[in-house]
Amino acid sequence: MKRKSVSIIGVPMDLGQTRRGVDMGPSAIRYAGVKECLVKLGYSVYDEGNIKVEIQERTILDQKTSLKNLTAVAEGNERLAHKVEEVISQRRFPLVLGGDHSIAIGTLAGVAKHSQNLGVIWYDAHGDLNTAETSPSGNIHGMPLAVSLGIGHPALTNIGGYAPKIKPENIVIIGARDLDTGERKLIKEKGIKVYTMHEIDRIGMTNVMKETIDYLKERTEHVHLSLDMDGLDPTEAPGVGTPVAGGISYRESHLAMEMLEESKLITSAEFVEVNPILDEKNKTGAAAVALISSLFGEKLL
Ligand code: 6HN
Ligand code: MN
Ligand code: MN
Ligand code: MN
Repeated sequence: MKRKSVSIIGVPMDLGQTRRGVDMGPSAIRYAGVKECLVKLGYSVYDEGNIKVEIQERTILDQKTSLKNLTAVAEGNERLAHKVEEVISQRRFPLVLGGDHSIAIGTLAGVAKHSQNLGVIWYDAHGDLNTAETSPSGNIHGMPLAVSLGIGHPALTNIGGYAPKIKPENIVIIGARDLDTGERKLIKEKGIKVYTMHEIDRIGMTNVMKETIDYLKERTEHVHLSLDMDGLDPTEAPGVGTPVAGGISYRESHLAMEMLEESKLITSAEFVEVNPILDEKNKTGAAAVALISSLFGEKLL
């Protein structure tokens, strides 16, 4: 990691989907010892606390679009974008803890303020490339990558006061195995690079990461890692709201983080979709912390 100073930002967001409990994700990751691990690795760590997210136990449907909880999701992300921007201005590495994946909208809005040519690694079972028109659920956590490309509801695409945040050719999706029809179309239209589980099986995680690193090194200046814990196999990360069988293994994920650490490419990161209510004794929270440790340079020997 290039920066020796890390800011932890919790985002107790559960309004980008409808399963309760993912708002406790930041607590679960803290409880699993994220700060202690980073301190042990030699970082100065600032826990910035949590971003305020409205408490709203009833889903509110946008009348025109059927998007769920649009206003509260947009407001939380606006606050997150400001915080991330501020942390980078202070030359600290923003480590954002979710919360559902809708928070990537705010994280990217903050990060991209500092980068004209931002790269993004989207580690996920899903593409998160839906819009109100293509979404099977109306859940905004299935939309943040499209939103960051400037595609979607203006209340979301304009967060941070500008759009788009990223270019399609600067994105690499890793671990996809549940893509909706509209998402497949968008991937082809925009030429987004995707390593589905098929490619991971076929060429192995080592080659997937080598190619990803070479690809992004060539064309981007900073790289953000957006890691959805449902990218991992649900046997190893059961505490997620939208599990999909046949995922990336715990060991392959460690290898991926270790290779990213060696590359010195990653300048911001978020770990999302940890839901302690659905978890088994904080297994998923602990897995997130173990992966964060590898990303920040923990070695086995
Ligand atoms: N996530 N593609 C589905 C949807 O509702 O749009 C699932 C999205 C899951 C999103 O896990 O971050
Ligand atoms: Mn809640
Ligand atoms: Mn996701
Ligand atoms: Mn996902």
